[in-house]
Amino acid sequence: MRRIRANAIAILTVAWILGTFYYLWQDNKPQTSPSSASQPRGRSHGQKVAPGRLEIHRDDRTIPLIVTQPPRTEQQGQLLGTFDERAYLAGKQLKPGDDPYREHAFNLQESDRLGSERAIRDTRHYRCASLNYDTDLPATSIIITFHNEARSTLLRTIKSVLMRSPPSLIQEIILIDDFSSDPEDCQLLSQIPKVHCLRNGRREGLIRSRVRGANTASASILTFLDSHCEVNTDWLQPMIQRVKEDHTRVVSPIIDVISLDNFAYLAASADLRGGFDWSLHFKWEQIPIEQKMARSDPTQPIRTPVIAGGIFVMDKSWFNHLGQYDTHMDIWGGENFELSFRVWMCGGSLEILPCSRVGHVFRKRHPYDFPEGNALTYIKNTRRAAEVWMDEYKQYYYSARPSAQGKAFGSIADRLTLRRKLNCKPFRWYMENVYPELRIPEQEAVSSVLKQGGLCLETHGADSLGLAECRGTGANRPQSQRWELVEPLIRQQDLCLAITAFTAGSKVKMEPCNTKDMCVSVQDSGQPRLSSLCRHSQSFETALGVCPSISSLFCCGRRLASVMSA
Ligand code: UD2
Ligand code: MN
Repeated sequence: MRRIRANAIAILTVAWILGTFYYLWQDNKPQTSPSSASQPRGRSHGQKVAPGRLEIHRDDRTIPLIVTQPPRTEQQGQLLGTFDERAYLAGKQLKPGDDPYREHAFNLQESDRLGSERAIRDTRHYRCASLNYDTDLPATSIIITFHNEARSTLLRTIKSVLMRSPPSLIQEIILIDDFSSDPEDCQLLSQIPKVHCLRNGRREGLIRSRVRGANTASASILTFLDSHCEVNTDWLQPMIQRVKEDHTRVVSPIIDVISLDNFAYLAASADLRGGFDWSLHFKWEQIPIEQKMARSDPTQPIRTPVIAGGIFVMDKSWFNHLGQYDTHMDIWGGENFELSFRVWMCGGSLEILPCSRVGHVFRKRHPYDFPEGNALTYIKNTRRAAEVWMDEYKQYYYSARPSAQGKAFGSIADRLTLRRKLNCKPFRWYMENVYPELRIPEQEAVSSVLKQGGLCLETHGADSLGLAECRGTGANRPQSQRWELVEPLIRQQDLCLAITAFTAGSKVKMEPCNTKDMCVSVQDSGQPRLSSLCRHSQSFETALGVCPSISSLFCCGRRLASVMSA
């Protein structure tokens, strides 16, 4: 009996020990199953919000073994040089009774309370810790632009970089003070070793500020960060390694979430990539299922159609070769699409590296003003991206964002020249090869007659066509004279207009509809073409660009009919 009891106790003890180890191991292991927390949706014009489906590990309890430690105090002196951190932080503080969210759209009181450094959870997949990187990785210039950033968040960004990067990889940290109200922030922070600060003489916006930073960078690799980040363990090596192996790669970390309320550092899902809708609103989306199934190794890079925009690493000569940024974009927004389209279409690639993690405070509103208003600025910037890069697909942008039509966006001549010079692929290539998951919106069919002079185009039997007297109106119109324009098709029931050959005067006939090659468009010279050939030519755009309404169908119809009767 005693033996049985002793055995039972021994078994229970072993089970308890194993259970404890398993619990700790589980806690260390990033969860792979999606949680159900939904993605917060933010501001209407494309404002980025926290990546969805947060994986919060065990009430965010900290376990010493897996936490990124702050540096020991003797290191701090070396890190900060003559910089007087206490005086800097004390120089600007929340006054009692002030709303802690007012100035920065996050809880400033919490940020200040945290101090300039803290331990954060190592949120990588556990396998990342055993990866090795080249010992001769090139150094990088870190570029951080800011406009009226809170002192505590900006300092934490800088210190986290200095604390959690191999010193040999940090050539310098270039701050660009985008005309913040207080010039002292810039001066004081310049006292930190490796930190340089440039102050703009007027508000430029983040795009021109980053270009200014990049132009003064002395390292061969550029690393861009927002001014309210905290980088995590070994964040830099995976990114520099990928860029070193292939300088045309542009790489981003997984962007973890720093809570705007309590500044908790939360792991973002590792199953997300960057996407967008036709209004050019950025969103985090699930990796397509086939890609997910094919990913046997969770440390592998994730191809992404677009990047969020704020945190990425790029080879400096590649950045310059590709035309830096479109510096006619103002303040905030749209530059991430422009850069992403350009990188993919002009010979590079974009990826998110799961073994690199950087936390970012995602906010629900802009804490700063837009001199031209934020809606107009977003429209200007995204219109520029759409006009330069999206070819005929820009029509879907305008349908999704009708308010963009007619709004000023400046000259794009230089960017079009750049696109030509770089010999970039068409947007259709991007749609087919990089982002086939982006659905083309169903077109609303517009029904009308197609006229030439006083006569109407009509079908005779199954597939022959001719001009005849127009009969009936509206619902009384005979089916044979009723046409639907479903861009890029001109359809009657299941058949569409097509042509027999690519020469002027070739016969127009009816064929089964096929968006790839069916619709007819006519060049100004009168040369008829199948739409697949015309898609990227001016003629196709002109034909459909001026034909969205019933009256302009008339113009298409006349041209078609004239081809037919030639
Ligand atoms: C996201 C990006 C951001 C940028 C933006 C689209 C992330 C984590 N952030 O918005 O980098 O790509 O989408 O444009 O992907 N700033 C200036 N001057 C200004 C306005 C802003 O220097 O006139 C600074 C600002 O202090 C911050 C950075 O630019 O450091 C990005 O601005 P944000 O944090 O308001 O943008 P965010 O994170 O909403
Ligand atoms: Mn930001």
